[in-house]
Amino acid sequence: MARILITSAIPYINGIKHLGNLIGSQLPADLYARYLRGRGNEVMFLCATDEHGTPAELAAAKAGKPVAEYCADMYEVQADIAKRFGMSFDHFGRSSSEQNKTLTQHFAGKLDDAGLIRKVSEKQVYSNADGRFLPDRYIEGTCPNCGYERARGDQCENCTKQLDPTDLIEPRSAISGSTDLEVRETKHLYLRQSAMKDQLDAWIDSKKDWPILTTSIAKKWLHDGDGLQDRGITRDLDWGVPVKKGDQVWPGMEGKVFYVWFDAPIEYIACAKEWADANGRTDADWERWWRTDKGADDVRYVQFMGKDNVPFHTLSFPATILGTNTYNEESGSSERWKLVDYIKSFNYLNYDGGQFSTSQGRGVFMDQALEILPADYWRWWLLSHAPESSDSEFTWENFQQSVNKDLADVLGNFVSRITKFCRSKFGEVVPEGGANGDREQALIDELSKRVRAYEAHMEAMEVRKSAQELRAIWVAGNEYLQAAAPWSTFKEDPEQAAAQVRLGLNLIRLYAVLSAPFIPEASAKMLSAMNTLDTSWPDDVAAALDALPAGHAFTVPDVLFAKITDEQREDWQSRFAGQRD
Ligand code: B3M
Ligand code: ZN
Repeated sequence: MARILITSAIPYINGIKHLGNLIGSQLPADLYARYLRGRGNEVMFLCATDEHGTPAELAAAKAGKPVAEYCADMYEVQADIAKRFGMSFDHFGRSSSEQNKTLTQHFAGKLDDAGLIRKVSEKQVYSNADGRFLPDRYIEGTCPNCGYERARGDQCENCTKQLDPTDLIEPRSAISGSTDLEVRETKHLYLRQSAMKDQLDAWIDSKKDWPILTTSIAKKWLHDGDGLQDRGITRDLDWGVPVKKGDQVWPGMEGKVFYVWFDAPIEYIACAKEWADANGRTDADWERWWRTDKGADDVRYVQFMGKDNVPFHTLSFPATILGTNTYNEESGSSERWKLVDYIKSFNYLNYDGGQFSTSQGRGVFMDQALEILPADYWRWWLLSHAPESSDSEFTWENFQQSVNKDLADVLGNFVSRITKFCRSKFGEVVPEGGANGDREQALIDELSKRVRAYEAHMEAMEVRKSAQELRAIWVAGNEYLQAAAPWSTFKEDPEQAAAQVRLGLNLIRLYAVLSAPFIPEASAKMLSAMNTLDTSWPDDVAAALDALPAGHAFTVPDVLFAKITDEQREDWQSRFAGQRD
């Protein structure tokens, strides 16, 4: 079986994420990880909180806490919510970990040895009103590329161009709004990405199977305008990874930290070491996922992220890895790090005619979602409407319809009808007698085809298509039950009714196994009602529908999915219409 390393973009620490963030990285990554584990592969699924940078500093100040304490508290909050949403991370780490500090400094040192770092004396924006240097994203102004008026100094969220604050037209402080800004002299380290342009270009070109959304963004920043620019990788801040080379402060870099976008992707690696350290494992145990010179050459590495994160993952982070590997090769060192094999990126999910917005508190946030309904309801809607080929939109009507039809009417109703009918006529035990006929064979044939299609979509990470296929698999069972009508058959031919019911009960187990990546809680309930631990994948559907033999005891589960009433929908609609407090 294969070994697959999966990372989800690591969420910023400064607040609870909304459903748009969730479907943009963590949730589809979890779907994929659960599916691959279900097929018997060895999976390492990692995520973490992204804790450095000014957003954390400002959020801590607002909360009236020291930044380290704020991050520790918010880490617990985010870890708890992720768990309640069913995120099956092997480890949920922190970019502020010692492991990440050490690795970030290690990579910077290697890149410096490779001659890929230069010191630049640059002018940086200082806000007199705020009494501090303004980090990139806290300077707002007009984007020189597309004219968007609220572009941030690090990136324009309208056209995704990575920016430097001094590129902005008519800049102002995003903290105070003050335009009393002055430019001061300061020294920073730059990663010479331009020197790696050809290497990056060739690497992107070799990725023939990547989604266009991913490669087009990378190609754009490689070739548009002046092409790939060198990037500042240090900042004048207190909170972050100190700029050191080995144990020594980097000359001229006293009091500075690495840029959050330099250390955040390195946390993907450090997270594996955190996992090892937390679980009494050795370095070899995590290095076999990340070091191609130590066994990771047969690992397939897949990343999940929203489209705004693509430039950092197709260019900046690969530059760190490629630069380090190339230097190691030239210097005779065996140390080689794993590059990503596949990037699955997502468009945006919009909320009811506008955008989800963290800064404006618009939309449904992860904690609020779980206050009103269990995770599976959200997982199903979000995954079956994932913004893959284009942006998609959450509306309460659509959510209600999808939950009521797919989950309650189709899947939930099937489970409830077959188990209750069996209990009333045969007791809570898989009935014996009778045999499959043409109708049953037709169902098995259809399901065999559909299960193969479902596998293909899941392997290709086609999230919506996978959901559609799964729904079709549920529908096929429902239609079979409707046509076979064991409640009528029973009157003339109880043996045949027994065979139909036996097939139906086995379908519940089959559905639990197939649906687990989407709706893990409901799946566990179905398995427990069927009183089985057998979660083996239906490589052979006919055999899988024989797994629960006659005489096997089961119980009738509670209602799996409650319908959303019009009253509830209207109530939530108005409750979430404004900003969150
Ligand atoms: N924290 C941005 C985000 O949450 C950023 C991702 C880092 S991935 C290394 O979308
Ligand atoms: Zn722009």
